[in-house]
Amino acid sequence: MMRFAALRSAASLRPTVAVAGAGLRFSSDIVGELKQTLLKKKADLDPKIKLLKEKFGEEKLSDATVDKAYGGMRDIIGLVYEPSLLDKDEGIRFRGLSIPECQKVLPRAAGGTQMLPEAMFWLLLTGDVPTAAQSTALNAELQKRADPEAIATAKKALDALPTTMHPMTQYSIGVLALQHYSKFASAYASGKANKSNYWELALEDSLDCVARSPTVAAMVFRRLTTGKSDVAAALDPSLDWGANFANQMGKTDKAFWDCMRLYLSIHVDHEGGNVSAHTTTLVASALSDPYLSFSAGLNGLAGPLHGLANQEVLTYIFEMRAKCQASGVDMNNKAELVKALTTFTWDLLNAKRVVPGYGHAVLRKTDPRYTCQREFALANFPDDQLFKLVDTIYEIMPDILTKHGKTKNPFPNVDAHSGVLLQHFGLTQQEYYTVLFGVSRQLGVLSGVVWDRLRGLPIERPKSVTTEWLLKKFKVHQ
Ligand code: FAM
Repeated sequence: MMRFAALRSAASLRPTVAVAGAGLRFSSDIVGELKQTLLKKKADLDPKIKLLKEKFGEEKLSDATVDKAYGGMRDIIGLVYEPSLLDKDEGIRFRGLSIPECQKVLPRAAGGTQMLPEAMFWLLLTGDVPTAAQSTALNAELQKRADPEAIATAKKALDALPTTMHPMTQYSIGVLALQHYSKFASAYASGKANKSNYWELALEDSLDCVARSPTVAAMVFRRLTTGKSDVAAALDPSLDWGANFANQMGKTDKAFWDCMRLYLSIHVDHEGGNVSAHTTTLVASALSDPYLSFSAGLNGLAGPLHGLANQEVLTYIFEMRAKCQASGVDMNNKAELVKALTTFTWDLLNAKRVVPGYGHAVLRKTDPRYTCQREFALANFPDDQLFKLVDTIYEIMPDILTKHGKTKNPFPNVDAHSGVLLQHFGLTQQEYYTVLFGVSRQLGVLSGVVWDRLRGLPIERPKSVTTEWLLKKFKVHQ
């Protein structure tokens, strides 16, 4: 009952967009344009998918072997996910565009050098590069959707938590608190949701979540740095999505805003099988609304083998630096530094620890997300001490990990570099880094959820078996 009352009062603040059959009416040119584009894309795809299924529906895409069943299902093609595709050598492509291509064609902020994350969101959702006007209108729409009542509910939830709780846990709880205003859940509960409008409701919630959750993330940052959840600034209509988020955190340096635009654009998506994307789409397949689904995805992102690696990387780098300093290594003497880093990294590997920021389940080359961050550092602060250290680690690590002989990919992933950019701009709270990853990741995984509902995909339910079953099947008797 409470939720419906809250929904009504929140709805009165918003412009109107028709949600077919859901009984909710909003109107906004840009959302109407977005919906029409999505419907057109679906209409283009539908006959192709039909033909594909008719002609090749029984064709095999890959093999599930005993090793793969015990090995995290690597290389088993069992999902269709539209926003992005990962090539093991080339890296990520967002709707067919590589990162350098996105940097070239996506609209930028006035005076900024980097693509806008909201433009990336449009690309991920529609497959089209937005015009500057579309990107600006989408940002304005998101600002309108930053409903104060929903955000106040999340603030209350955060204020009940210890300030020492991990920021990712707080952010995930904050997103769950926003769920109270889910249009998808509300329409479903009142019998107004059905297979033909699930996608519109998912889109509505996704836009609302993208509009509101950065403020929640900024509150988490303020709790960490000031002990209070009040954000540093109200949303500024003249600012883009990424700059507003940084501003709410209390970061007013324009160079940092540009860094944030890059950061929030490149962490958005990494095809559908990674833990955060797969968790989000899996949970959403049960028709859990986008907030419930994204919060679940965030909990996966919070693991050290996934998003938390960007926090772990800083711990590793600082450990290396402290050990070098304690042993009297001259950090400006390259040969001395390389020797020491090599020794300390072997100590870590021999202690059966992983080198965070290196290796990948799919990639087999340097992650282009690493490369573009390196280029940003080279262009903006080539003499930064921490950057130089990370760059030296990059020179030696592939060789060390190859000699170690375990990891299938000895090259760096996105997390090996992101912390250095943040440290340079004084964002030194490394336990917060995965929240930034999460703020970005929602743009990709929620686009995936919208497309799953648009294509009417069913609940996910792969088959599992027991070891007993396998032993019997292959007649293994000891
Ligand atoms: N340092 C030491 N050992 C490593 C390693 C690393 N960076 N990467 C992989 N290995 C080991 C791995 O632990 C495994 O050992 P066991 O056989 O003893 O279990 C072996 O090499 C084979 O692993 P793999 O097949 O090459 O990798 P997986 O596909 O199983 O795992 C990662 C992929 C990313 C989880 C793994 O490379 C790793 O733990 N890297 C460090 C953590 C990290 O940077 N994660 C972030 C990944 C990032 F892209 C993201 O999601 N944000």
